Amino acid sequence: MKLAKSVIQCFNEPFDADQQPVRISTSIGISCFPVHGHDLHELVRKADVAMYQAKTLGKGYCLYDSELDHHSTLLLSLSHDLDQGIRNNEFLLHYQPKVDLSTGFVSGAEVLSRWKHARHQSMLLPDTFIPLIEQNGLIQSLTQKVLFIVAENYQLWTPDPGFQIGVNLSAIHLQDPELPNFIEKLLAETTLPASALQLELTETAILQNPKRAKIVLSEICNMGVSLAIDDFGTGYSSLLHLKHLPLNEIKIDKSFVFNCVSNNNDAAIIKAMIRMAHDLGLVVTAEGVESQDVLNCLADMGCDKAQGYYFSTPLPFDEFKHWYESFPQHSDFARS
Ligand code: G
Ligand code: G
Ligand code: MN
Repeated sequence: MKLAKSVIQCFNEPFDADQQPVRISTSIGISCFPVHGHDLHELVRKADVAMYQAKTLGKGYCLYDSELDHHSTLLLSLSHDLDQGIRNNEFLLHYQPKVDLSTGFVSGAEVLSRWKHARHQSMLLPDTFIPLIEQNGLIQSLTQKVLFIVAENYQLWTPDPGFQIGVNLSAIHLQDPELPNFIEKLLAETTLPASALQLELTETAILQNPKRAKIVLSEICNMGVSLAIDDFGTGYSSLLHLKHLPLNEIKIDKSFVFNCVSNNNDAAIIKAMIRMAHDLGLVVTAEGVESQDVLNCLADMGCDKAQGYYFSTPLPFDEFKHWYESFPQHSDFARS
């Protein structure tokens, strides 16, 4: 471990390559003879598993652990199945409603991908498969599929005017000039109105390359599609960084929302976010609303919309449609 730390230390300083200062990051995986293996091949393979874990966790170095190995074998086997999974429509969408706190109406829904893998009993969740899809260069295919299903489902029901469906994007999309073209074509060829589509991006994704992000987001915004910042508050940025972008909404991360009734700091942060967002003309949604108390607290603070298990977990489309149609469209949840 000491050795690993000092190797990492050596690479902390930039060095000269062809008179250019170069900085590289280091990840080290460690396996030990004889506990982790008796031959070179076995020891290197296990060090490799540990190295990937170090990379994923951004930890610098990591000691081999057999639990990780089980996990990485699973991920490797899933990686092989991704392409076919997308082509065979094994990826499904679950819809989670958003409620407008001033009218009490359901004003939209977020779609969340699930993978109904042919060989796995339980539905696989995005935290497992989205990083794999990104690493394998397949995120564009998945997002196109998701947008296509959203448009297809839209034909099967008639939500109220103004209803918006939120689709999550990955950082990679902001470097992808094909995305605006795909969306333009989708809107032209289906009945999905641009105003019914909202795209969600994290602050971190935008700040990776703000110039490039501005170009792609402006093109999308000009089509009439709405843009939201997801997990707001977790990305170490401020709204001031984002004010030059064509954004419509922020979604306050659930970590601030869970305890906003009992934790004064969380409540103060939410209040400040709402005030600043409103000053910039942005709509505010709170995520992770699980109780009536939290909902009341958010309504008192002037939050515009709420999403969370209190209303509903993410549901398959048919169940969501039924939920939407039977939701009391009155002012039980309204602020006044
Ligand atoms: O659905 P939860 O149900 O577990 O979603 C976890 C995370 O996965 C969320 O942060 C969400 O933004 C992300 N996610 C869900 N579906 C998609 C998707 O279709 N594309 C991308 N890029 N992210 C998604
Ligand atoms: O990062 P993003 O906002 O896209 O993630 C949405 C995630 O939050 C999904 O994993 C979804 O299942 C989860 N989620 C939605 N509502 C709630 C809630 O009320 N409580 C908790 N704990 N998670 C929620
Ligand atoms: Mn989201």
